[in-house]
Amino acid sequence: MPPQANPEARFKQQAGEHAASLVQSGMVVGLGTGSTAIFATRKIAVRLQTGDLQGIVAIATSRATDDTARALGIPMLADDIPREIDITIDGADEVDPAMDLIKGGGGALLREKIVAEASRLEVIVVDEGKLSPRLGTHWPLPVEVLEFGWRSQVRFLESLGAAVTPRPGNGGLFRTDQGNLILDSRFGPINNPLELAGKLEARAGIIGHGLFIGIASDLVVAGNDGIRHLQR
Ligand code: ABF
Repeated sequence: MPPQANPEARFKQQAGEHAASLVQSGMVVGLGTGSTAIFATRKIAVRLQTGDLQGIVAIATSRATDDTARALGIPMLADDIPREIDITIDGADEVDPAMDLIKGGGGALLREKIVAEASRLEVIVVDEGKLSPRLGTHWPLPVEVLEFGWRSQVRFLESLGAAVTPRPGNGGLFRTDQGNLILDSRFGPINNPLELAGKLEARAGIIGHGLFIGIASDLVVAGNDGIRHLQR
């Protein structure tokens, strides 16, 4: 893939391709979703084509990623994941100094978290623009909810202090791969992400949320100072 023209895309490419170099032959690989993770997927496909990488099998974190990976000739597992994944490479919307994340801007947060928690290594790839002093500073928190009772979840999230926007989709509301809705919840800087995650997980009808706390094992950040690979 030729170097990308604009700086942000170039940083995304550098981060994604650096992470792809961590994949070893014979591994079970989780493929992330978004415009940064796609560079890792493409690089893995090239490594397979050149024989630099052999004998891997992959799982996608979204139907869109599965379609792309199959088109690139990457051997994909059927629509389920094994007991353990060796390495997953995925993006993020916001990263704080503790390497905790907000994910889900692409709508795949539930499968991303399932795949991430099944992975020995969860390698997050970002351009430096995703770094933030505190989660919620720049990004709303995506919350995946069952359609049944979704308006009551809006009220619940507002009671926690969020400004809530049901994510729009083609001709109505956005649907996740699971057919659920996403409520983008703007909390502003979140003082205690773990406490907020607990409140969300305790609520019936909330299927998932974009707080990834203690899940990333590695962070690859590309920016003006080059590529940094940090480990938890
Ligand atoms: C995905 O990557 C999502 O969780 C997140 O929203 C997205 C980041 O987007 P991008 O890499 O396109 O900036 O994993």
